[in-house]
Amino acid sequence: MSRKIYQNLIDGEWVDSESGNTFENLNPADTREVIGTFQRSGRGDVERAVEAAKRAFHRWRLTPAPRRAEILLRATQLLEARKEEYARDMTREMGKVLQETRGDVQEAIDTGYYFAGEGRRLFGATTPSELPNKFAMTVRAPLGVCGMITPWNFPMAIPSWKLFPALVCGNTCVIKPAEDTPLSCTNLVRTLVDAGVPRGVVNLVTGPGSEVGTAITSHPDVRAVSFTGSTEVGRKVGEAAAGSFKHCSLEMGGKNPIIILDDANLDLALDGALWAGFGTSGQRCTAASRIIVQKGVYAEFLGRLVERAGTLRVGNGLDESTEMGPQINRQQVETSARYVEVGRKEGAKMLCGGERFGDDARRHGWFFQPTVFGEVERGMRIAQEEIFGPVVSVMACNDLDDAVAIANDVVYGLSSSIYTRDVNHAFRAMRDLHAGITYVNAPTIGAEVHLPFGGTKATGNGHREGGMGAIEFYTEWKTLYIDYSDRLQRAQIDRPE
Ligand code: UN1
Repeated sequence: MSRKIYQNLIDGEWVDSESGNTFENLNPADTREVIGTFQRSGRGDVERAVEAAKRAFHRWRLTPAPRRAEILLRATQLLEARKEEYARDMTREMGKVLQETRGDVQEAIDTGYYFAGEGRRLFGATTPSELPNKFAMTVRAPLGVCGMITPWNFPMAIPSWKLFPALVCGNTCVIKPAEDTPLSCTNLVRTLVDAGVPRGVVNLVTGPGSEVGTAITSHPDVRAVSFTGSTEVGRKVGEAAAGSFKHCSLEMGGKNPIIILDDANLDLALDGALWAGFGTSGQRCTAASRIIVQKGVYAEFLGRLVERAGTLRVGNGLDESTEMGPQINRQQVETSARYVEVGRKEGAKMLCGGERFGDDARRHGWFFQPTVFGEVERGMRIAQEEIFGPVVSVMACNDLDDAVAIANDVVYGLSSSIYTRDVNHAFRAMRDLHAGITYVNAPTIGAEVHLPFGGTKATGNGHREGGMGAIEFYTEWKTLYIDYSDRLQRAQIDRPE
């Protein structure tokens, strides 16, 4: 089979990296399979992409927003037609099961429809002036060239969260996908090209974060940076962006709790904990890695969770019967294994899993067993640090107040959830859980694209993706005063009756 070579998109042309260097994209379910060869780009490639985006901005910002939106709409319709093909590509490069990669492409489709509609809104405000015969209003202005750095866990959905709103607002883009999953972002960008996005408006540059990412975040002509990834890298992105006063949106780590009270529907809570703990092999920012269970149901819940986790079907995500795929790469599997050791040493009780699968079908992939720790204490590292793997910590609590205190006792605050049938408990949790998202009687994963997505504390820097939050990020306000009095009117000084 001939190996496919994929290129960067710069100024409307598919091109090799300047250096001619490349890297291979491997299937995490079987690393003997090469998905394709991609460009290992560097600073020079980013500079050309930013130049192209800068040139394209002059026309794109003046293209009426409803026209821009029509291109997004066409791209979205093409994504719908290509959904199955792109989901299969994604499972091969990322590992998660087909049902989930179909969901990932669907999330891009939902995002496309939402922001295509925004082309005929992008509302500003009109408001009275304090002076007679004077008019005041606000309009949204695009920022210019926007840089985007995206992760491997939602390799099409997250690029779509950034590209679609940026484009409808009139910005031009340079996007760098994660090195582990460049194909899905390439598929999305190709779709935009097929839908008629003008040259230079979207540019794709693949390669390592240390070179391509750094070149984007430090480039003086990039006016906004949107990053999703680890807290450690996010801090560096924020620092680099601050130097040239870029808009900067950071979506980072999580240590998301599910609280299960004695009065919960336990069957429902169990399904939710399994889905949020082991879906995507625990590799969502929103994954539930802490389950905080009230003492009355703790033993029963833990027993049932361990039983179900132990029977999850783990394998190649292309097999429709598989429930959990591999982790993305060696580093992630090693992190899971390392935290298993940490948890053991800290005195938590490992009740199932804890190792890589070594059988013939799985030893060529990064498969880690669904792992459950019981008797976890809130100060332990496995209760505090993001693992990003199929490792779930179960902790006991006395009552709602205790549960909320434990839930909030981490540096992160992305998602959170409570299972209870008591409306008073539910409302107190909605108020007191210090996180960007709280679910009631549903797990920590499953955000919908038209609502704000993001978190508190070390999870984010105050911005939200999804829905209007993204429009806020990718525009800035222009305030307009129109004086039709034909005389000098001084605000604050002239005070007509
Ligand atoms: C992420 O984990 O980075 O809410 C994104 C969810 C998905 C998005 C997750 N819709 O789990």
